[in-house]
Amino acid sequence: MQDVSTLVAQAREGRPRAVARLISLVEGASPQLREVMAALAPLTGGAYVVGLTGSPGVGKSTSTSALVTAYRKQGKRVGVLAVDPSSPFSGGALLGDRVRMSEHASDPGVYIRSMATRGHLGGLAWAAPQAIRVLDAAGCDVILVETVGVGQSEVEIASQADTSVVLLAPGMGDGIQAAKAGILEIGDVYVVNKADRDGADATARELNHMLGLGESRGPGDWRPPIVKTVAARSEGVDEVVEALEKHRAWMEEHGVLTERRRSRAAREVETIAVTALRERIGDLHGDRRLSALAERIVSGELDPYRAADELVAGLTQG
Ligand SMILES: Nc1nc2c(ncn2[C@@H]2O[C@H](COP(=O)(O)OP(=O)(O)OP(=O)(O)O)[C@@H](O)[C@H]2O)c(=O)[nH]1
Ligand SMILES: [Mg+2]
Repeated sequence: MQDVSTLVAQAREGRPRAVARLISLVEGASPQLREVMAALAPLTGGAYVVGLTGSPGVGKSTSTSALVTAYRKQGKRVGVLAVDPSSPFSGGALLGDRVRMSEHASDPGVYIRSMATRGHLGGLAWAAPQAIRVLDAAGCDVILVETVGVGQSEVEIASQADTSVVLLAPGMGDGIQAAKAGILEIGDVYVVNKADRDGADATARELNHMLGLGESRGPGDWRPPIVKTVAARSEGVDEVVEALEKHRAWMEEHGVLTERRRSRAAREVETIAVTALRERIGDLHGDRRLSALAERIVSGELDPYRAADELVAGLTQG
């Protein structure tokens, strides 16, 4: 097995196999995970992370692919992470993405990675940020993270991106779904894709109306733009790039980028710490300390809250 510093050096040089290997190491929670993360830390912070979310089939992968082309024209190195929170297997639903991304497969300036997170330790919250760090350290200027919109996952992904793009398409009852799923709160940029179909204008209008409801924005606040696209023909994609650049500039101007990255890092630490604690508690089943506490609860000597405090204190003291 190659040592971590060699892999990191090779990844910095842009060798795709080294990048892939590093992602596998972090994804598989390998024993070398800590060493990898320590080596990557000083190399991160350069990438702009864009999350794309929306209902199945709305055109996320097609849009991602078109965005890759647009950023490659600017000479930027691009990472793509396709996250499927509903599947425990890489492949499956993501297979189609590989087809849609195939035009970039031989481009050394593009890394594409699929990731299934169901059943993963801590799921999306745990796995995706580590993979993003690898791509960041490998010198990607832009990282596009595609997540299928299933319930909580889009909110999670939004919390991991610098900028969140929410995609909708006409005629899918998307407007109402959007409101239900709470994605109206997470979009920094909204895209109405499949604008070649009837109803795109109505969807954009409805969205605009809903975004305006309950609006209490001040003069310097960000108002999420709505961009209409036909991703399959790359129409409107330059406008999306433009909207992303504007949002990034706005965030930098208002200190929002740093603020978002800080809270992202804080959540990351929290997730790792909770996972570690949970593992230790898991180890406790059948442990003498836990059964002793349980006995004292049953006998009325102790309440469960104080027992839990004692347990946590005992765990964290090692
Ligand atoms: N008419 C039309 N079809 C489109 C457009 N963009 C994408 N499609 C088609 O919509 C289908 C789904 O596109 P994808 O890009 O795979 O959508 P997705 O959101 O990534 O799908 P999942 O990853 O399965 O959730 C494909 O058949 C695309 O060719 C568009 O602008 N217009
Ligand atoms: Mg897709």
